[in-house]
Amino acid sequence: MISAEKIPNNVGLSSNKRLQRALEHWQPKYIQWWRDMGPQGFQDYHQVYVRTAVSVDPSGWAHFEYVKLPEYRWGIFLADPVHDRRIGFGDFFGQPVWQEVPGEFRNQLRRLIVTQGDTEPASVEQQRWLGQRCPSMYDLRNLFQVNVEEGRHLWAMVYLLHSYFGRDGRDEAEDLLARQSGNRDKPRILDAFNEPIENWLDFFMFTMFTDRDGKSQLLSLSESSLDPLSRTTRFMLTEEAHHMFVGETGIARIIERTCQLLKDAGFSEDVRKLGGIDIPTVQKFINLWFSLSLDLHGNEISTNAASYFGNGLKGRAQEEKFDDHHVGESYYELDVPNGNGLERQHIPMRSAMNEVLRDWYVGDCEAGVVRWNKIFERHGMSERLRLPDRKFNRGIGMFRPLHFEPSGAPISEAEWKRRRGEWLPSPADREYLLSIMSRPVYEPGKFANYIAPPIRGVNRMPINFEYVRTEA
Ligand code: BYC
Repeated sequence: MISAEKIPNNVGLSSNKRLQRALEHWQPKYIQWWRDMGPQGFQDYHQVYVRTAVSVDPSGWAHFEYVKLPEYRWGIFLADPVHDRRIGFGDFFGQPVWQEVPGEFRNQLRRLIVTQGDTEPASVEQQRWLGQRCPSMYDLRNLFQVNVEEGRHLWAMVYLLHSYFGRDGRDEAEDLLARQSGNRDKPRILDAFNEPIENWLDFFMFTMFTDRDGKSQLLSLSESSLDPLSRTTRFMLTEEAHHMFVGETGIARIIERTCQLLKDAGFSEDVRKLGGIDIPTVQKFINLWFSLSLDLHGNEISTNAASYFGNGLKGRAQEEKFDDHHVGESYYELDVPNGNGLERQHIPMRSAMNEVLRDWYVGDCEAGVVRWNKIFERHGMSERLRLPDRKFNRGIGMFRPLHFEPSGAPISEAEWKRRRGEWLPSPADREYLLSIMSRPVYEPGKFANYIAPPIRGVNRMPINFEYVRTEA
């Protein structure tokens, strides 16, 4: 049943009996999970024009074909090895990288891989109803592309668990299919992956901001001394880039359409009356998903992060850009709450590694917002979107018990409760979005009124291509 034909791979699956046996046990459960928790209503009678990775070279991971979603060929790929790769940071700097898991770091590595792995099926679960509300066939196809690739990322982590963690790894791989996003008894590990994604504004913000956390975490894991983890995550990054493209251009197309609607109405109308999405609502969803995704980087001061770095398990994004890879004696300047304000403290750099990665992440997000604002400029409009301050609406870390406006100004709990609806999506906002998305658009080349068409189609196909075919 398990074959290289069904599971494209570059890990020698056909000669690896142990991995074959483990996968033979796991794969049917995965398919069952995909049917139960994957895209609802698109499992049996639809063929989707998706990309399947069949090898790691550029031509191989851009192989397009129509497939039924449960028959997608989820593969296992590692980026090509780097000759004589050496550990790039931490206490073992300069030593050869590891091809096996060192016993003393087994638990930490397993925890990192399980946390990463848990997010992948979680996102598929979160997005499983969106096909029923899609703004176009082009977007529907992109949603499914993202979903199958998140499924493949789960396979990537399961490959590592099966290959390097024995019995424990096999148990963890089963648990990855047992936890469920938003489930009260067995939720997903990280908070943002238990949030509902019920409309397409949520989806585009998620792929813009939360997948970008995926990028920062994968960049830091791709520095790992455990070479198979490094190579696996390096290949995942190529797919992650497409997910962020979907998010960023999705929001850009909503902004574009909103500007057009406003222009047509002489800038005098409430965009909602015209069936569009108003800028304050877009801003609220930025505030929500950016703050949730900041939380995904963990506590500002973290002994876990220090030990991941010291042990060479998880580095910084683009570690080669830093001069000091040992980071034994440097400090990070952090504004820490101290009763009645913030106090600048010097934190040992290793303990501040989550914050270092968060800095990288905020910069990457900012660049995206600048690109969105260019759309307003082009339309001669003065509106601008912005990222909220990183203290705003935090659920993890030292700002969690405190309250701040999006500007970063501190406020009381009473004021927070009174005004949070100004800054975060309210039930009325969500109701409005569902009302304009209640009728899905399945006709090729047609787009919902609240979103502009993309500039080009997928894989040089026209925009009105039949990206999802329905079987008679
Ligand atoms: N929610 O020392 P700390 C992606 C817990 S996204 C709930 O700061 P650490 C994707 C933490 O577990 C990328 N709990 O934690 C995107 C710990 O618990 P215990 C996913 C949280 O370990 C879109 C405690 O707080 N990849 O790929 O330094 C679609 C102390 O925390 C949260 C990874 O995350 C939270 N947000 O840092 C699909 C990479 N944050 O031990 C996919 C692997 C912290 O006290 N994971 N806690 O019970 C890691 O590198 C780290 O585990 C974290 C947390 C950065 C997440």
